[in-house]
Amino acid sequence: MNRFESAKEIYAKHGIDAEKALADLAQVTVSVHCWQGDDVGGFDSDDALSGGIQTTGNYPGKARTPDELMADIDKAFSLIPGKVKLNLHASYAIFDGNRADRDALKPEHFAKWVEFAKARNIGIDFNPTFFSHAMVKDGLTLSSPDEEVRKFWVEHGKRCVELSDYFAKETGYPCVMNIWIPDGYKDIPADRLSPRLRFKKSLDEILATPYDKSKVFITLESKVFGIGLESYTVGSAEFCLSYSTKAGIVPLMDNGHYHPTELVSDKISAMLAFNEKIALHVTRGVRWDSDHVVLFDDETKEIAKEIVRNDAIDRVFIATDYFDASINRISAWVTGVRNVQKALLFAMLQPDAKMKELQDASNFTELMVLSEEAKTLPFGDIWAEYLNRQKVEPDYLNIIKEYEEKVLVNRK
Ligand code: RNT
Ligand code: ZN
Repeated sequence: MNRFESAKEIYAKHGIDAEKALADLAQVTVSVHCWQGDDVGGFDSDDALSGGIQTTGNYPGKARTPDELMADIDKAFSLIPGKVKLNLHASYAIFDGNRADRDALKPEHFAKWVEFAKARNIGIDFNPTFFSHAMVKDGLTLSSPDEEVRKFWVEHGKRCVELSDYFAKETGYPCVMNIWIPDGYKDIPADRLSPRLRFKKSLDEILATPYDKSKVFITLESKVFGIGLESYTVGSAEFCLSYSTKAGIVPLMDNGHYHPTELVSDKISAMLAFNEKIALHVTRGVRWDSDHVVLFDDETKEIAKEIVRNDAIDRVFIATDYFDASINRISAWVTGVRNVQKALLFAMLQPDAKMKELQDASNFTELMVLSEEAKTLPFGDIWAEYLNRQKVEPDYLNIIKEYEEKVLVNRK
């Protein structure tokens, strides 16, 4: 008997169907962020990364052009099992001499990405880019008191809704469009309400753009603070959650966007109780929203468990969001996305029914013993079988090293 068959038997003894887990995981789509490949640089301007987010490190091989980024994404996708989507930012517009500012973006500026997605039969998710641009004034965009600035960003949001509609139509896959603004203050503001009311008004204006609600899902991402914006965040958790509920859009939780003792894994069930759909940015914050590569760690597993055991795979849009410039960027992509998938598989291989029963019987002694036992079941053999069936190399490091030597080191 091979290792998978024997592992499957061990799981079966716990009433867990490993074949079903493999089949279920193969149906889950993870939206892979394009911005790991070039340190959130984008192609629409030379403006430095702003908005209170930061990449650190200068590992060689950063993608400098759309062709390089596409080649790197292809390399990463070839090493990632299962279903993926491509998560783009507006700053990744491809102009080919036909420049447009963010308030005037059109489908033609993303035609190459659509071609890329179609050729790979994948969907596109999208993000307006409210940072790294000269119209970010005093750290503010949609909440700016300067009407010209606020309007510019409202127009950007509207263009992005139209583009999301175009992506959904062209690819045939739904498009998740996520709104996140960096707006905030470094020091204590005198008026916390007005910026939030302006943000609210701006969102209302953006959402008034017609779009196909069955194909485009607009999400709103909150945040606790950004670098240089420590004292006040316009789009706080309470603001974004309240707005999403009221406007009927989808709330998005990034697990780097809370105080360090708050856990998104614990928030998921609360959100599921009130929202048909929710969205996640899976990341790893080290002491702050540092956007380290996602690991197969306790919180990632706990997040996955909350999706799986609440039967919410079809209700949660799962996207990755991290950017590490200190290691090989393709390895960062593959490692992080595989870890999200591993965590989901791990969650699908838990004795959930039995554990729920023990909780309801208030049998916390047995619950602890069983859940500890489940941690050391032969999970690795099931994951190896998944990679095998998906026809992706388990040993991706050597393939990436070869790509680094042949391609990445030549990018000076
Ligand atoms: C920033 C947010 C946001 C960005 C991306 C690039 O703190 O997490 O999602 O990381 O839009
Ligand atoms: Zn995020």
